[in-house]
Amino acid sequence: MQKQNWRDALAQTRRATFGRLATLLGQTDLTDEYWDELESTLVQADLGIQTVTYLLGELQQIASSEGITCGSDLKDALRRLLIERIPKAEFAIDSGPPQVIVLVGVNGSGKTTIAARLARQYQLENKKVILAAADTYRAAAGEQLEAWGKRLNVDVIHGQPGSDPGAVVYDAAQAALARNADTLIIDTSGRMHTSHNLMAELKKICRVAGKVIPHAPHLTYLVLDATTGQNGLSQARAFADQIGIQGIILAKLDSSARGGVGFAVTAELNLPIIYVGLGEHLEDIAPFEPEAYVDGLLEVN
Ligand SMILES: Nc1nc2c(ncn2[C@@H]2O[C@H](COP(=O)(O)OP(=O)(O)OP(=O)(O)O)[C@@H](O)[C@H]2O)c(=O)[nH]1
Ligand SMILES: [Mg+2]
Repeated sequence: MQKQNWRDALAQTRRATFGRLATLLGQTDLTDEYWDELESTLVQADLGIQTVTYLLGELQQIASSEGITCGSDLKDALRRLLIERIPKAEFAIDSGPPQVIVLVGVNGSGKTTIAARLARQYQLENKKVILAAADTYRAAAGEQLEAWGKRLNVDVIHGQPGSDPGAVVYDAAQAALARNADTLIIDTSGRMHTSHNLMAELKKICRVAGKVIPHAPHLTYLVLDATTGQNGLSQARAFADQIGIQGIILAKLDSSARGGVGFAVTAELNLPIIYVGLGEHLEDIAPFEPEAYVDGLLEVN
């Protein structure tokens, strides 16, 4: 993705909070009040308390060891520190095809539309994709995925509304094997990360996939709504603790003023962001680029 697109996607976030940073990283003397204000600005930018404490400590040390007295000389250090804190997405998938990807997240975070957008990405890599509509709670959920499947010319395996999502996953995994699919993407229903029963259901979905396809699911991604702010951190922590996730897909970055939360989640939970969602169209997805993201936040040209 172009640098300009990252800047556009992060425009609201930048305006809301990071704008103040521009002043603090300008011609400002490093007084005690300066550090207080920098701290509160970074907290308001949703970077997460742990990260802000770390950043402040490092910046103060750099300022004193390098004799820096002006905010503008801290900008490069802040950029570098932020980029360094973002974990890299590195995982080898040692089995398959089919490779099984499960999308999880709270209600309305963007799972179904991300499933379609991911399917398209894999199609562009010449992969045969199957979609599983394991959201059987709402009748409309299966239909929503069906509609995307038709547009993409991708098979969608679904069950009756109200049926067992585990059964849908079983059928979908069998279909993925029988039809020689490269990738099976499983869309699940939205669930509160605090619901024990619904989290248990998710574990079952994963177990069923693994019974049919060895080592499945190979990747479980949490689809996080970038507009949710710091609640995203508790969501990610709960999904990571309870079902284990390999990465984050940060949806709705384009309509969020709180895009900094991606940073808190990735840095504090050591979970890589794999993709970002940048709109409601099929092409509105892009692989995460740490440097472009940080530059988009800080408005470095
Ligand atoms: N602007 C913007 N809107 C998005 C993005 N991703 C999803 N949406 C919108 O968010 C709304 C919810 O998206 P869904 O994909 O249905 O979310 P979901 O997680 O499947 O929802 P449930 O199945 O109800 O839990 C829809 O109106 C989407 O078009 C994005 O990256 N940017
Ligand atoms: Mg959905």
